[in-house]
Amino acid sequence: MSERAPLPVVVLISGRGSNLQALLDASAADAAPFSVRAVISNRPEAAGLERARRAGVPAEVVDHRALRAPGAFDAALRATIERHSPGLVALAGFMRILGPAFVGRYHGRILNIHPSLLPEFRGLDTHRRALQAGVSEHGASVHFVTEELDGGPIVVQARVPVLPDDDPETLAARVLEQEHRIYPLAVRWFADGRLRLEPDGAWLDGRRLDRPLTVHPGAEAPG
Ligand code: NHR
Ligand code: GAR
Repeated sequence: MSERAPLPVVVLISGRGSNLQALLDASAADAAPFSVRAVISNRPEAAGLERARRAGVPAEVVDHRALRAPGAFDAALRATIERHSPGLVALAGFMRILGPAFVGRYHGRILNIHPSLLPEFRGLDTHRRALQAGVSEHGASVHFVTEELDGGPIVVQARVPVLPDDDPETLAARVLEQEHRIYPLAVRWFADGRLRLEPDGAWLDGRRLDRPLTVHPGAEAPG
């Protein structure tokens, strides 16, 4: 056996943690190329903290409400992350905007899962806005985090149909199921050294991703 050591990953959450669970499950698989070393929440009541503990992963809280001075939250978060020396920071339902100093510190080593087909519907409340806009397809995107909110290079997307009777909850559930497929996929690519951020965009397997890769529901996931 001459397997590489798994890449240490720190996951940032704010709530339920179902995407965290998908990452924990993937990291528990045989020969997984990454290992979730810590889970950090900005909200002490986040249900995802319990998922971490159940998986035997350290669960920590950096409460933004106690860190109101400019930059204080980012600095405390960074110090907490640093103790785990991650090769990748994965935002999974993390709801705080990160400042340029934080993003710069981890440049090329932060991924986010966003519940829309970026560049459409950046920001919050994406499912309600997609329904209001009357789009026929919606989905989720994994992207590198840069200073530009939800604007970093996109790696992979999953598309789902919008159905006539959808409300934000039914649509969110259809999208979430796909999030759980594409996020572990992208993290595995990164951990395997196949995915990286370059000045001109995201690269996979030595090729620049001019458009994001697309995974369709039910289809075999690529790579
Ligand atoms: N930080 C940077 N610099 N760049 C990105 O692309 C980021 C980021 C931090 C979080 C996730 C993002 C999403 O997937 C994300 C991407 C929170 C907000 C927001 O407005 C927007 C987008 C995202 C996360 N948050 C409010 C704020 O003032 C707080 C909302 C709340 O606490 O409930 O930070 O959608
Ligand atoms: C997911 O749909 C994720 O894409 C979205 O919140 C949900 C978190 O669910 N993220 C954002 O909206 C980031 N602003 P989870 O906690 O069960 O993974």
